[in-house]
Parts: sequence; structure tokens; C-alpha cells
Amino acid sequence: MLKEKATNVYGKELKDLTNEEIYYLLLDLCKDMADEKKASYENGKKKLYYISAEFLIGKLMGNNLINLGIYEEVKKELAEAGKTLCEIEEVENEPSLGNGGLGRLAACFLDSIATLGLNGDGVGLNYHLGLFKQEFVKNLQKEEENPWITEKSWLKRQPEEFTVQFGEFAMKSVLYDMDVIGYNNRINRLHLFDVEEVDEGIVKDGIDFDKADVKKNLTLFLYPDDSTEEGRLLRVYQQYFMVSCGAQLILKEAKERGSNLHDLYDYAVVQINDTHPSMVIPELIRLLMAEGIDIKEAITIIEKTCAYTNHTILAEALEKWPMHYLQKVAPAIVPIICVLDAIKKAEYSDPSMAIIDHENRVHMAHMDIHYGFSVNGVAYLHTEILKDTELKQFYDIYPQKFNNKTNGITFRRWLLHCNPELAELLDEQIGSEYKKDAKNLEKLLTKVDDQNVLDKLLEIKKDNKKVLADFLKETQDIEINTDAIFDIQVKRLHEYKRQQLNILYGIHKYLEIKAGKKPTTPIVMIFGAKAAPAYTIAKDIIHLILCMQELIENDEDVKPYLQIVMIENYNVTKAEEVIPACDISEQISLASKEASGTGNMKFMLNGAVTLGTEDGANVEIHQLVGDDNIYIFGEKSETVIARYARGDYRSKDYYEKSEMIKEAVDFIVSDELMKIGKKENLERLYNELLNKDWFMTFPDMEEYVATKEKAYADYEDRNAWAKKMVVNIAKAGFFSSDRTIEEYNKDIWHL
Ligand code: 26V
Repeated sequence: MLKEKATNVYGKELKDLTNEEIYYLLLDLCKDMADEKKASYENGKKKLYYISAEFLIGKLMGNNLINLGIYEEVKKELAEAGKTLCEIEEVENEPSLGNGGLGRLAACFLDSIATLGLNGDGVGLNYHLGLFKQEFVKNLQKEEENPWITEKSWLKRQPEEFTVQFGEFAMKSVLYDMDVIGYNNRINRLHLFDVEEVDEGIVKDGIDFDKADVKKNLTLFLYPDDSTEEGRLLRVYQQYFMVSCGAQLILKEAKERGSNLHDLYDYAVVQINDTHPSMVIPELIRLLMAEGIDIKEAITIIEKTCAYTNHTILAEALEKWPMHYLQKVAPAIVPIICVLDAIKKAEYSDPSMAIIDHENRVHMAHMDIHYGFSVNGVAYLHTEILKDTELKQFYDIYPQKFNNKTNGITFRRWLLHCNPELAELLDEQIGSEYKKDAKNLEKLLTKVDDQNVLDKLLEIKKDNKKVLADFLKETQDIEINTDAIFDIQVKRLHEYKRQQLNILYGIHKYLEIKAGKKPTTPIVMIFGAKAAPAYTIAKDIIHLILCMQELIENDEDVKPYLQIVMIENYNVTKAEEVIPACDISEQISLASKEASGTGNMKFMLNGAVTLGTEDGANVEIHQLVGDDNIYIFGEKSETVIARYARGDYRSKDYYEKSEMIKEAVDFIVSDELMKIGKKENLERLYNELLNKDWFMTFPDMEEYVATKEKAYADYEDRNAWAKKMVVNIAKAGFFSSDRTIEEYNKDIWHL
């Protein structure tokens, strides 16, 4: 298939083409195949619009080849020409259109929606420079721009054009689509709206640019820095642009499918991914009114069309926009928001349920809950907390709207693509039905005493460690010991995720080794995390990790037993290298704070054992694998929530009571680290922990250390450990995003 194309397009033999030429050949091949398939699909009446400010899709080539069913054939043809698919995949840039879990979830969902044959498209923005690229300079995070769009790419320019009216000017949209190729099934689309005027030239040093020049910067970056008013305003411009284009597209397509708009809810369902797209509610109402529908009816139509997913209980992440922002950016929807607010204020006097609060701020989540027909959390515990605590007042009046949809991940990317050796073993041992129906992974439980399978699993893990070690050598010139335990925490940097707890363990272990207590098996602690550019303490935590990395790198006494490595610019591509190599998956958020987590599921599926708190989806992992196949520690969510309510946490009490905590924390400002790092950053972090520690690291510290030691000790019995791996892989089927999407469709979308 490729050979012919090579001669037709380039007039050369496949073996004589550059990697780039082959990449573009494959790109065209996939796009053509997708077009052909697309033409053959029945669309039905009702369609889902998954609207999200983020789609962290990762590189697409490998996955698209798998989903089109031509991966093996292409691999073979390339091998015959002396090439590997891996080197071809290196040509592709990773689109960085998301921050972390929320955007990656949206990408997994698109894959599953298409794989299940459902008619549903994604709607988002085409950020030219995406999320920043992270570089380490003098042990500090530096942000650089991250251009990813090349002249030829997966983006397909579309003819649709919409006009978005802001307060002081209007802008015309352009639309780019990417094919969303389901696994042996339908092709959907990801619609990414953009503007023609964006000017990448306005970026100065790093990622600095004029935030006020909206015409030139509208789709320049994902989430401009929200530490300044201009940055926050730009974010509102982005959000309104996205939802206005999305809403216009939804109505246009619904009409084309036969809707008279009075029956819109029979033709469209809109899933609002967190509050970033919430303005779609008043915007749809506005557009229906422009079509001659009165406001009362327009509201009842939208109430049956929109559904909302909540992804966090962190107060600082729940969007509340000052009314004057909306007045400036989207004045046309302000009167509608006022009506929506007045209706509910007349019904409910509780000020905590108002859309517009007494400071004249618009609570986006409140609008979603009042005017959406479904409100869902993303893991069992998270939904329970929403119902019992955070959104209790809403649950009391709308119990029927609340439901849980535990997150999931696509097994195409997070098993078949990233861990082909494991997939092959599974095919051989339990057949390949698990690829279409993940429940079949449970068949692996019958092999828990099969020595051959246990040996093979350990061998595959070892191979994946070598692959990761080579990758780190090549990308960061770091050498790691592949005979070590790989203990990994990769995720966005946030205090609630508690990377600081993990690095305090690193310090503790370093001090122990210095004092002569050496671990039986060496340990490699791996971190990967980006911090928001304006999040000072998060950047200080990165600094501490990097300083510890350097300290140990130059300490021949410690290095053979403990290494600390921070992966630069952690992203989807790097996740695909890291996750298959992991032994211990760190999921150590403060209980109640991590809505679900999805990395936890990816690690489990790839045979890592979780070390975690009873938080988010860890609770469900624990239930599935049982006490013997997971390491759980730390205070429960009820305890944490109660302590916040009392407001009596004093970290110094714990510091003063525990020699272990005191030693580790004091080391942050030790002479050894001060020589390597910056006084200002290290002292700030030290003081933060000692005087605040808002995410309660210290109360969990001793139990964390003890539990980790237990996991390391258990690791010594390789056979027993391999059995834990079997159970984790076998039980991961529940976390397929195919299951999650089936539930969304059955309970919410009804496609
Ligand atoms: C956003 C922000 C923005 C401003 C400052 C602090 C802050 C803290 C957290 C967030 C999170 C926003 C929503 C989000 O990304 N939630 C993640 O969604 C994942 C998919 O459902 C879920 O697995 C993660 O647990 C959840 O944190």
C-alpha cells in the first residue's frame, strides 16, 4: 500500500524516502481512508456535541493507524524498507491543546464515542501555541512557546464561517476539523474554531505577549495566565468565542437534520465539560430568540439540551466571572443571564444558589446546574462529595439531575499503542476480545498461578524500563538503573496532588542512605509535572525536586541506591513512554481533592501497583483489586473535610511532634541544598509547609513512608509482585472509556 504511494507521489522507492516524506504519505493515506469511511455512515437524528476548552489528543499517527486497522501492515512495509514506525512518528508534533486530566479525558471520550459508533463531535479551539513547553534552566521551570501546527497536518480547513460579536468589535471564525477515527468503526470530527488574524509574532520572551491585543491573540495560547486581569479577560474572550461558534454550528446542523428548533433537544445534546463552555447556555437561548422563539420557550428548550460535568471541588477552580467582564466581552448575553438569575432568585432565596452573587459575579456552575438537565461527577467519591457537601443545596432541590460517571481511558492508546508487548501477551493468553469489550481482561485472572505468564509480565516490565531509560538518555542525557524499582508520579503540579509529600520521602530516603541504611533494591523516583506559570509554590516544588536530583547525581554514596529524575516537558507522548515502565504508581492527593484521576487507571492497566490515598477513582481501584493488590494510606475524605470545616489545622504541631518530618523539612533549607538551589525559592517552600501546608501533607507523612516501605519490601518477592500485576491488569477493564461513554449515552445523551 505504501510502496505504490511512494512511487506515485514522490517517484521514488519507499526505502529512499526521508522520514518526513513517509510521514506525509501516511498522513494523506489516513485522511483519505477516513473520508471514504465517513461517507458511508448513517447519522441518525440526534447528535452529541462535546464542548470543551481542552482536547489533549496527543500524537495521532500511531493511534489512527491502529484504529483504521492498518497498523501491522504499515509496520511490515516499513520494516521491509528498513524503517520503523517509531522513527516516522517522531516527525509528528504533539498538539498541546490541554492542561492535564480534563483535556485528556475529552480526547479519550472522542475515541470511545467514535468506537461505539455514536454520532458525536467535539467542539473546541485551535490554540496555535497550545500549552507552554517546559524547560529546566538552573533547576527552575522556564516556559517556552510550543508551536505544533505544520503546513500539512491533521487539520482540515472547512468552509463554515461564523461571526462572533464582542462588545467593542466582531470577529469572523475559521473552522478546522480533525478526523476522530474510531477503532474499526465510525469517523467523527473534532471541530477547532480559530480566527484568521492571530499573529504568532506578538510573542516576546518565553510566552510573554500583549494580553490586551485580543484580535491578534485570541487563539494564540491555551489558558493565558490568569494572575492578571488582562489574562482573565482574554480567557473570557476565548470562552465566548468558542461557545458562540459552537452554538451557531449546533443550530445550523440541527436545522439541516430537520429540526424546527422548537424540538432542538430531539436533535442535539450538549455536554458542557467543566464550566469553561458554560456561556453556551445563554448563547443558545440568545440564538433561539433571534430565530423568533420567545425567551420562556427558549429556556425550556435549552433546559432539555444541555448537561454539565463537574471536574473539581477546588473553590479556586470554580469559575465566577465579574459581570463587568461579561459586559465588555459578551454584552448580548448579559440580559439573558440576568433573566436566568432572576427566575431562580424568585424561586430560591438561598444566596449560595444564586447565579449572580452579591458582588455581581456570575457563578458559571450554578447556571449549569439550574439550567442543565444533568449534573455529573467523575468518580463515585467525587459525586458523593458533590451531593453531600459542595453542591448539597442543589442536590436537595434537583436530586434527579445528579449522577456519577466514573472516568475512563481509551485502551487503544493506553495499552495497544503504548505497550504492544503486553497487548501481544494478552492476545496470546486470553484472546483479543478485550480490545472491543474490556471486561474480557478479567480472563487474565485465570492465569494468576501460571508461572509462564508471571515471568513474561516481569520480562515485559523490564523491557519497558529499558525503553524508558534509553529515552531519558537520549532526551535528557540522564542514565537510570533499570534494575531499580521505578516509582513514578507524573501529573500536573498542584499542592493538592502533593508532589511535596513524595519529595519529602525522597529527602528522608536520602538521609537514611547517608546514615548507612541502604535499600535492598535500588529506587528510581521519577517525576513529571508542569506548573502553571504564575503558581509560585508549585514552581518552588519543582525547584526542590530538581535540586535533589542534582544533589544525588553528584553523590556517589547515594546514587547507586536512589535516583531522582524529573522528566522535562511531561506530555502525552512522554506519558506513553513512562507509564508502561512503572512499578509503583503514586496517587497521593489529599483525600477529597482529586475528583477522579485518570493516570491512576493508565498505570494500573500497564501493570503498576498503586500507592495512594482513598481519593477519586483510587477508591474504586481499591474496591476492584482488594487490599492485597494496592497500597492505601492516609486520612479519609471525611476526616479531611471535617478538619477544613473546623479550620484548626496547624502544620507546626506535626512538625514538632515527628522527628522524621522535622528532619526532612529542615533539609529543604540545609547548606547542601542551599549550595545547589536558590535561597528565595527553598525558604519560601519551607515556610509555606511550616506555617500553612494547606493541603495537609504532614498528617499523612508517617503513614506514607511506612506504606511505601511495605510496598518496596513486597517488591522483593518477584513472583508475589507479578501476581499483583496480574490482578491490576485484569481488573482495569472497568476503566475503559468505552464503559464510561456507554453510561453517558444510556443515562444522559440517549443517542
Ligand atoms: C483548575 C485550576 C485552575 C486555577 C487554579 C487552580 C486549579 C486547580 C484545579 C483545576 C482543575 C480544573 C478541572 C480539572 O482539570 N479537573 C480534573 O479532571 C480530570 C478529568 O475528570 C480528573 O481526573 C481530575 O481528578 C481533575 O482534577
